[in-house]
Amino acid sequence: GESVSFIAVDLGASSGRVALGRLEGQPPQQRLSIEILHRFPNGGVPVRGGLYWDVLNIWREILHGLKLAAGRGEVASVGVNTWGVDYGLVDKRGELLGGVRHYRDSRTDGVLTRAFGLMPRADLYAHTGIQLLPINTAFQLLCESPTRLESAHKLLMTPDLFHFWLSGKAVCERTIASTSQMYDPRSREWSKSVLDALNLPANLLPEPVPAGTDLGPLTPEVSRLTNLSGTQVIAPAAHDTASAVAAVPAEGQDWAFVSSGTWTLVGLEVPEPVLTPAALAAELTNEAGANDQTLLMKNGMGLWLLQQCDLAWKLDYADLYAQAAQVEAGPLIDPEDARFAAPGADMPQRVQAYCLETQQTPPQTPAEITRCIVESLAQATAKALTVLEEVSGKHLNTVHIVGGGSQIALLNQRIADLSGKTVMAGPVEATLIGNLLIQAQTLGYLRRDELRGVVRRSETVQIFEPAALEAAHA
Ligand code: LFR
Repeated sequence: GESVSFIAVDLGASSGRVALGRLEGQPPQQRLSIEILHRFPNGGVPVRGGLYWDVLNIWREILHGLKLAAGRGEVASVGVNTWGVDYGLVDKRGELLGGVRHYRDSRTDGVLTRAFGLMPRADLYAHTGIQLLPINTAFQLLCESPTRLESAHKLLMTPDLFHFWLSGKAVCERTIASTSQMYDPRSREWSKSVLDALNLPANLLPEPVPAGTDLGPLTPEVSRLTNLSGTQVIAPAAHDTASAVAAVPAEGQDWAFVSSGTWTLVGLEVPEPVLTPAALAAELTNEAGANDQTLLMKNGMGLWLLQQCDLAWKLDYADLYAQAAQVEAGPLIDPEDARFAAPGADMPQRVQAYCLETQQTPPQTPAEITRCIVESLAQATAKALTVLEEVSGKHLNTVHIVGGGSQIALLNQRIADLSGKTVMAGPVEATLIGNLLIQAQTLGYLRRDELRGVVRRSETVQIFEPAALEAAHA
């Protein structure tokens, strides 16, 4: 039958993927099939005390993935999504100026004190509506080298940088702009108040454009390098979290989502930002979602803890989770404790030190440490759900978990048990799917109210009922 293809590039902190999506069938019964054509590792590169992303290597891997896609036939469009907050600077001729820093670079340690001296915390929150994390773009810019800023012509957030290299167009897509702490979610423009107070280079910021903006064709050079022709570049919801939420297979109104990867993002889709004192006190974030939605969320630690442990262990994940499920829950850590933020293979020791300092018996084996981490993440997620219910006044029945972490049955089950809500797990590839769906919508193949239906028809979810409820029903 008729079908149309799109390419999604999903860059995560630990890996990148290039996938081909095929939308098939007639509306309103369309389905999306995805095929991951290329996977490659990603991560921070330490240089002289700094931590950087290897954007040139990422670019080479993207070109490689596009070339593989070209071998499969015609492709309507391509879009890129990445983690939030990081950026590159380019000069007047479009040349990249120096490296692209990783948000875990330690130069922002302690920057919040300086920032709050320029604009009080409550005001920063009132203008931007996002959690005040030192990694946010505004605070990274306070630590920028003045020479670099002077030579810069444009600041491009990471997905925008790749869209610039693909299409030649320099824009800032709104969902990624909203992670910067320089964007006002009500006016949907850059916040003049924040830029002025922090003395940030407003002249470097491109106009914010909506998720689903057609940036025109691939440059002739990229076409030649990849053998793709007739392919448009479309800015999807360029923040990975926003793409993932666009692909949550939910129905009705009483659901929350958990985007579970290196980070854990627990949230609700709401029509307008929530900037109340209660939201500030709870440190909730209002980021931009696809289709003008607001994502009211708690941003927190995720599988990063296990990814770093794995640097030391190098074990099979499936075995490890199976063994961890046999261990009794015991000691707990606070996943947000600052000691866990930095990269390093000493993560198991950091977990043990935390337990010792808090008078708990430290976990010893990889299975015990994994159990401790999973339990701690499940508790943090359940707590975030309670806070979201309190702040929004909404009663939630279902929690949709998407992303890599949705494959961890133990984590899903513990979130169900601790929250008392039904967990629906999957799809694992929500970010790629959301990226593809927004492209399809932009080119007129889908209506905005059809996106979630396509995911429900195309993907399966796994259901986890809370243990207490199961007992009550028995
Ligand atoms: C997840 C994510 C989070 C953001 C963090 C840092 O990949 O995009 O939403 O808080 O990375 O940018």
